[in-house]
Amino acid sequence: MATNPIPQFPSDFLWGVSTSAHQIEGAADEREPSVWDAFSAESGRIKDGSTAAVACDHFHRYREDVALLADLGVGAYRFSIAWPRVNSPGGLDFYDRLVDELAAAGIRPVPTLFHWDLPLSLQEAGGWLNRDTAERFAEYVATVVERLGDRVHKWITINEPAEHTLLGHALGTHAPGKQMLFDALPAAHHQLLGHGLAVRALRAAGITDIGIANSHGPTWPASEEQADMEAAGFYDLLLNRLFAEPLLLGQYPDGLGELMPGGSGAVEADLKIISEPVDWYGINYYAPTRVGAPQGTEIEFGGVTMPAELPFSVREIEGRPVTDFGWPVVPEGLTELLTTFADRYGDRLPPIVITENGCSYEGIDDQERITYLDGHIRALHKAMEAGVDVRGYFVWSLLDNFEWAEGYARRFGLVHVNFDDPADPATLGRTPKASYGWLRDVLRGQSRNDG
Ligand code: GBH
Repeated sequence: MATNPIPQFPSDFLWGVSTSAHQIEGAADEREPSVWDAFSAESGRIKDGSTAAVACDHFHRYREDVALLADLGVGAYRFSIAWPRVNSPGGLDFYDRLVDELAAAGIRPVPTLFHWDLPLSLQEAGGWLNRDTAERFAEYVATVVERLGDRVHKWITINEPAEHTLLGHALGTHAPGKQMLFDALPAAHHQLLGHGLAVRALRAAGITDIGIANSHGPTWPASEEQADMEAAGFYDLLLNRLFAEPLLLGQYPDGLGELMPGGSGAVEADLKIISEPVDWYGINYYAPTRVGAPQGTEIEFGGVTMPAELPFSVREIEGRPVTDFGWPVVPEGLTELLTTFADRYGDRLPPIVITENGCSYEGIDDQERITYLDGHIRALHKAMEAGVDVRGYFVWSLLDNFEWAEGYARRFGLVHVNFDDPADPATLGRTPKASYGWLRDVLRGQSRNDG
C-alpha cells in the first residue's frame, strides 16, 4: 500500500468520478428501449445472463449516490444522459433533479450525451451506420442543453467512439452486436460527425466548456521485427489516430478517409464539422496494448475474441500484475500516452482531462485498487511535470455496475453494490470500499480552490 503522499496538483485541478446511465440507472421500464436492452435479451450475449433493467437502481437512489459523492469530496461528477430516457415523456425531469441535487452538494455536473445506449428505434433505422443518426443526435443534444444549460456548463459529447465501433460494430461483443470488421468504419465516421454537430448545437446554446471522452492507450510492438512494428502501428492508427486526428487536425490519418462513406469529397466537408474546436480533450485510459503481426488464429483477449483475419494480434504484456479483467496494470503507460499526444499534436492539442481511469477487483478491502489509482495519479502528475496540460482526473467508477458484456461480474466501483440476493432487503445496498476512503484522504490532502 502507498505511504508517500500524492504530490500536489494545481488548486483548480478538477477531481471527479464517472458513471454511465445504462450501467447504473435501471428503471428501464420508465424509458424507451435501447440497443443494450435488446442485446442483453439475446441469449449468450452477457456472460452472467444479466441485464441492466435494474442495475444499481440509481434512478431511484440518486440522492444517496450524490451523498456518497459529497462525502468523497469530489469537485465533479461525470454521468451520462440516456437518449432513450430523454425520448420518453418526462425523461429530462430525472436529469433536472440530479443536476439540482449535485448543485446543492456543490458538485459540478459533467454529463456525457452518448455513452452507447442508442434508442432501439434509431438502431432499427440503421443506427450509427446511418448518417441520419448524427443529425438526430444533434437535435437531441439541442433539447437537452435547452433544459439543463442554465445549470450545466461542462459537457461531453460522446464516450469512446473507438470502442463503440470496435466492440459494437466490428467484433460484435457489445450492442448492437454487428460483426462487420472494417466495414464498421462508417459507424466511426458518423459518431465523429455526430460529435461535431453536437459541438455546434452546444455552442449555439452558449456553452463554452466542451469535450469528448476518447479511449486511448500506448501501443507496444511485440518485438522490433518489421512485421510486429507494422502491426502495432496499424493498431495505433485504429485506436488512437483514427479518433484523435479528425478532431484535432481535421483529417483522417493514412488514407483512412477513403474508406469512409460518401468518398473523399463528402468526407472533406464532414471533417470541417468534426474538427469544430473543443475546449478540452478527454482521454479514458486503462492499459497499453501489446500488438504483433497476425498469428492466423482467433485470439481471446481481455474478454474479447479477435478473429484470425485481423491484420494484427494482441499479445500479453508479461511481468505485470493484472486486474480481475486480465488487463495489465501499467501506470507509466499513462505518462507515455500523454507525452506522446503532446509531442504528436503540439499546439493543436487542447488541455486534457482524464475522463476515465480505473480497474476491476473483487472485495471491499480493495488494496489493489488503491495501488492502481495511486500509481496512475502519480503517473499523471509526472506527465504534467513534463509539461502536458492536464486539467482533471475522473475515476471509473463511483459504483460497481453493469459492466456491459461482463454483466455484474466485474466490479469497478469505489463503492460496493450488493447485487447478490434479490430477496435480501440489503440488495443494492452501497458500501464504500477501502479505495473510497483512500481517495477521500487524497482529495483532502490537495489544496483546493473551489471557485
Ligand atoms: C470504458 O471502456 C467504458 O467507457 C466504460 O463504460 C466501462 O465500464 C469501462 O471502460 C470499464 O470497462 O485487454 O489490457 O488490452 C473501456 C474500454 C476496452 C479499455 C478494452 C481497455 C482492453 C485492455 N476498454 N481495453 S487490454
